[in-house]
This record gives sequence, C-alpha cells and structure tokens, in this order.
Amino acid sequence: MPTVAAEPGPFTFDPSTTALLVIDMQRDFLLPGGFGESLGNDVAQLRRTIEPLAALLSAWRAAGLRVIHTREGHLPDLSDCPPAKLRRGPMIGKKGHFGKILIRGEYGHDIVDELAPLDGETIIDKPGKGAFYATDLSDELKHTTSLIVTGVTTEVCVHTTVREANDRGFECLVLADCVGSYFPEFHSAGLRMIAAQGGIFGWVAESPAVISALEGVRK
Ligand code: TIU
Repeated sequence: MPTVAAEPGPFTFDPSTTALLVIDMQRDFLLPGGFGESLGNDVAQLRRTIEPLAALLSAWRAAGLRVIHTREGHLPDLSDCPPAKLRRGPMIGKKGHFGKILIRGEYGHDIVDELAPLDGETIIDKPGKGAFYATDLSDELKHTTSLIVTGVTTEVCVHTTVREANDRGFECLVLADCVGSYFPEFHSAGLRMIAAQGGIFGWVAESPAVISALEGVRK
C-alpha cells in the first residue's frame, strides 16, 4: 500500500478506499476582485495552492482514483442560510463582482478553471463550513476509509471538515501546500493542531510525497 512521509508519522492508504477531497476552491474565495479580496484579504495566500493542487489532481485522476469537490454556498432565497450566518455575513446573496455572493449557480460560486471538476466527479454543495453538515457526503463516503484533504481555508472549512471526518472514523491526510488561509499564522497553527498529540485530527504532508506514492498505483 502507498505510504507518504507525514507528520506525526508515515501515512499509509488503500487507494481503492481513499478519496481526494478538494474543499471550496471557488472563484469568490480565490480570484482577484472576488468576495474574499473585497473583504481586504490577500488572495495570493490562497492562490499559491492552485498549481500544486492541479498537479496532484492530474496524478490522482491518472491513477483512476476518486475525487470529491465541495462548494460553500446557498440557495438563491437563502432559505438554507442560518440568520446567524447572515447577520455576520450580510453580503451573502448581494451582488458582487462575480455575481451574487455565495449563491449556487453564480459564476463566483463555482470552482476556479484550473481545478474544474471532470464529468463523473462528485460535487458537494454545502451551506456550512464543514462538508458533512446538511450534505450527503457521509453517503458518498460509505466505502471510503481515508481522505486526502486539500482546499481553502485551512482554519475554517478545511479544519471544520477534518474534525467532522475524524469523528466519523476517517483517516485524514492534509496537504500543507494544497491548503491555504488568508492569515499565514492561522494556516501554520491550523496544520500544527492537526498533527499534534500523535495526530489528534490526522496527518500533514506535502503533495509531491503523495504524487510519488501514486507511482505504481493502477492506471
Ligand atoms: N471555505 C471557507 O473556508 N469559507 C470561509 O468563509 N473561509 C474563510 O476563511 N472566511
């Protein structure tokens, strides 16, 4: 079975029961001019994940393995958006540079071109930060034991999802170069939290180690 050098120790996975999870690589979080940047955030902190993630996706797809994408967003009538979220995010549903902010079907809500899902890949639309909350992700993962976790942002949707997955019994490997935060200190602390205490939430590695481990996995 492929093994990846990771913190706090080697991560071994069965490719047939492992999915690559790509969290919220949406235009509104990543593109200059988008929602994230309009809040004063430095999107370069997130954009550095695109190139390594595209390389990983390519190797993962070439090996014939499962890819699951997620998108954070809401129905146009906001009926799935808790009032408490809306109170602290009053711009949700309002017109932004790339369409209505965090609304399904809008240009800004969709995934950046470089990482566009292929036909047959699962897309989970989620109203919350965690990918398990109010979605059918658990059903999608019925035969999955391990997750390679990528996407944005490290301390928000990635962390929430890894915590949810860990409690549901999945072994999670988070790839440091394929996750990003607008806040570098939250990114590094978030990664340290995952691998601390013997891997309290999972493992942390870099994507080239996964790509190397995929050599020899069935094409
Ligand atoms: N996907 C995700 O992390 N949603 C956020 O709102 N993240 C922030 O860091 N704001």
